[in-house]
This record gives sequence, structure tokens and C-alpha cells, in this order.
Amino acid sequence: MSSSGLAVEEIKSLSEAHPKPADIQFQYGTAGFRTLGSVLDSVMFRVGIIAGLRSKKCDGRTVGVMVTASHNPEPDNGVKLVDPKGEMLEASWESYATRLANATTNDEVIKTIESIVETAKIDLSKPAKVVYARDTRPSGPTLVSALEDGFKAIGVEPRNAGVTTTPVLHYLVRAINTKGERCSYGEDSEEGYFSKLGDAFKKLVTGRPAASPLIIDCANGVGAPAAEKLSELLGNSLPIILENTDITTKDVLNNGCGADYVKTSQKLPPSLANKLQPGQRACSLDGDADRLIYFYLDNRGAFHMLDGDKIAALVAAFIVELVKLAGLEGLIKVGVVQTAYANGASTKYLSERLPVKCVPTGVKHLHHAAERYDVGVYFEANGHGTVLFSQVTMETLAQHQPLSPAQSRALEHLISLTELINQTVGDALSDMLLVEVVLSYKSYSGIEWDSLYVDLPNRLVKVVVADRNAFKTEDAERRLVSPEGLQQKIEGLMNRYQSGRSFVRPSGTEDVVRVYAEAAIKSQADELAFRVAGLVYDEAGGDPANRPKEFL
Ligand code: G16
Repeated sequence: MSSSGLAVEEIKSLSEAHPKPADIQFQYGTAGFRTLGSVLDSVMFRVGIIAGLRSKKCDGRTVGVMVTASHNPEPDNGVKLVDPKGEMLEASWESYATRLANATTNDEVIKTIESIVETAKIDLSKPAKVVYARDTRPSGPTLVSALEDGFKAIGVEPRNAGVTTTPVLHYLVRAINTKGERCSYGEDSEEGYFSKLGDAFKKLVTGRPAASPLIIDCANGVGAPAAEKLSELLGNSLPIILENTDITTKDVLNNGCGADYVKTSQKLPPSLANKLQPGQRACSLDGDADRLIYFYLDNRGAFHMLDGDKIAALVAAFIVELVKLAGLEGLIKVGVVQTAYANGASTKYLSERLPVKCVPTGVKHLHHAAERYDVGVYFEANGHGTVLFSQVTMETLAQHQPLSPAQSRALEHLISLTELINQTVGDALSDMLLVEVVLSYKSYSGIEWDSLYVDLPNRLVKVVVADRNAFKTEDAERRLVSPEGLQQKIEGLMNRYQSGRSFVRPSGTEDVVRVYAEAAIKSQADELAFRVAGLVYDEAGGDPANRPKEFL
């Protein structure tokens, strides 16, 4: 032990086994570190150390580490940290994580840790506790070993939650830290999570007509075993058919299936082509089960997608209705948080009814903005989102004296919703149950839900560029400030299309720049997106020989 309180020699010797690749700069991005699994060993080791330091900083409360690359292709992997209340890592710590991940030598690793300890005023004598889990990616076990070496180096008391979903890990963190307290979040186990959700769901649908079977596309990921457990628990209260549940075959994860495939390609996963009946409800999870997209086929077999925006509209309207029915109008205000990806038609629909805020991409931004409402409904169009009930709202619900049986029922429903919804983070399975509850109460099929408003046709395009960090944005990512002059060119294009809107931003999870475009007509939305993609490609110095042929 050195005078600084660090086990310097032990850290150095463990660090020796996890050298940083010389040519890679790592960055804690939208959802932690995320890149090819094969280059993440040193990052995992160092994240183990950061997690220990974070727990010490939080007075020994448990923090979480999730090893996943979520919607990314199978060879990718990643890691994100979860703070004691179950939410994303505090933003100021992201730069500590980035600094440590990029330290080049063992000495620099020690120096960086010492500097973090000093800057963040960490008392190293405090205990450190970390709960961690991984998804089903083949690179997971080796990366978890590196993470465990990091725990050893800094003296963490670890708890391995095994292979599970990102939302379960977030749940566990909050449940562990609230154990035995008045605000206990639930039993601190995966079973505790499932029974919390399952019990609340059954309570909410008691007496409702039986639901028809729902197809779940599990993206061949960790959502498959999780959905299976949930399905067993729900029994007849929600008949479920699981598809894309292969978690052992190589390269099938998120491949031609899953929430990102459906949202980006706006198509049915090919594996469901002969299984989904017209009018039947289906939904897709992503690789770590924190995103949810619904869809259905109409009578003519045409595909219709119900994305995060449609989920927000459905859920927000339902909560507003219950608040009114419970006699709490005026006492509880509901608000919605979206990002620039929200379809213009959804923003129009919602802002005519409720306060709506637009924030940059990334759950952490949405979550914090939603905390400012009594009930904050936040969803990214990609299906990532949840609903937050403030502490004051929880107390209002607990103390409210209903004046009629109708008020009492609505109040009970609201209280059950606070149990059903995973308030720590977007959770595909919890959101799915929430959607099913609303559809049941409203007697909606996908068609009625879809008709709340009509989406503007839209298109998402990825552009591979040499340096995505050259693209900088402002105004919740709706405008580019660099490269200089590009925003004016984009606006010039936008103005040529009816209801045209487009924006460009660097991805925080993939090495690409993303282009979004919408317009009144599908062909025009596509044309606008490919024109803007072409501009971005050329502006970033893309090789004309490799220019994708669809770029205009
Ligand atoms: C993560 C974040 C989401 C974000 C998505 C895409 O999702 O948690 O908030 O929308 O990445 O981010 P970007 O466009 O910056 O790549 P997931 O489901 O992959 O963890």
C-alpha cells in the first residue's frame, strides 16, 4: 500500500496483463465505451477500477457495471456504469473513465487514478461494492474476467449478476441500495424483478378481456431467456410467442431482427414473415432488452411500425386520463421528453396536449429532463424510454383520498403503474407490459393505436467518415456547428421539400455519422436523407471511389 492509499504494486501487476492497444483512443460515449469486443480488454480492467472508485465516492453504496453493446453487431461489445439510484453514471465521471481508459503505461494508470482520487475527493478507506452483468455476446466472459481484475486491483466487493438484461442490472443496483428502507425498490434479485413486474401487470389486467397472443422478437439476445421467464410468470394473463431466441449460434444477434433492425429498415424481421398474422401484435427487443418497437401487418399485409414516439403518445395520454379520473388534475402534471429523432408529427400531436421538451440523444439526457416533471414520460424514437414518477408524486398518490369508487380505481391503477414501470432506465419488457395494459384498457388494436397520429415519412442513414468527432452540434443536436457551413447547405436542401427536416450528428455508439430526414412524402424523405448523406460524405473528405451509390 502506498502513501496515497492505493495498492500500487498490485494495480501495476494486474494492469500488466491488460495493456492498452497503442493505436486506439477510447471514449465514454452515449452509452459508455463501445467498440469491437476484441480491443476492449484494457478498458474493462480500468472500468473495474473506476467502478470501485465511484462506489467509494458514493460512500460504499453499490454501483453497477453492464457489459453489453446492446443494438450493435455481435463482434462489438461495450461497458456502461450505473449509479447507486440505478441511473446512468454522473456526467462528470465520464471524463474520468475516458482519461483512465486512455492512459498509455502502467505508471500513467497509477498517476491517473491518483489524480482522479484527488480531484473527486475520494476517501480510499471507504468500502467499494459493485454488481455486474453481461449480455450473451461471445466476447463477454473474457471481458468480464478483465473487469474482475479491475475490481481486485481497487478492492471491490463484487456481486456477479451473471447473464441478464441491462434493465435488470439497473433494477438490481437500486434494489440493493434501497434494501430494508422505506423506499425499497424491490427484492434484490432477478426473481424479485420479474415478480414485481408480473404482479403489477396481473393486478392491472384483472377483470379485463383475455389478450390475444403477442409475438416477441428477442433479437437472438439476452431478452430471450428474460422474456421466457416473464412469460412463465404471466401465464394466461398475457399469452406470448417468443421468436429469434437463438443465443448460441454465431453472428445471429441483432442480425436481421431486433428493435434497431425494425426501426432503421422499417421492415418486418424476415424470420417473422410467415408467422405474423394480419392484425396480430408483435414487438422487437434489442440485444440487451432496453429498447422496444411494436409493429403489425394490416389486412393487406402492409407493415406498420409503432416506435418510441407512438409508445410515448399512447402512454402519456393514458396517464393523463388516469390522473383526471383519480381527481388529481392540477396536482400532478405530466410532461414528455423527446430527442431530435422524434417524428415531427409526434411532436406536434404531443405538444398540442402536454409540455414537451427536446434534449440530445442518450438516455441520461432524457432521464434528467424527465425528472423535472411530476410524471415524466421519456422515449427516444428508437424505442428506448420509460416513465418517471417524482417523489412528491409518489407521496401524493399514497396520501390521496378518493371521493368515489371510480376515483379509487384510477388511483389504484396509477399506483400499480409505478410498480410495473422500471423507473431506473428504459426497459423493453416493462414497457411492453405497460403498452399491453394500455391497449387492454383502451380496447385498442395496433390499428387504433397507430391512428393517434400519422407519422411523417422518414429515413435514417449512416455515413462512415474518417473522423466523426469533426461533427459538432447545438440546439439539442438539431443544428451542426462544425464542419463550418454544412448546416446552411443542409437547410438549403430541407427547404426544397414539403415538411422537410433533416439533421446530422455523430453517433456515440458506432463509428459513424447519423443522418435523419423526414418529409411529407416517402420518396422525398429518402431523397432528402441521401442528399444530406452525400453532402456529409463529401464534406468529410470521403473517397469518391467508395461513395455509396445511393448517396445523392
Ligand atoms: C444507446 C443509448 C441511447 C441512444 C442509442 C443510439 O442505446 O442508450 O440513448 O439512442 O445508443 O445512440 P447513438 O445514436 O449515439 O449511437 P443502446 O440501446 O444501444 O444502449
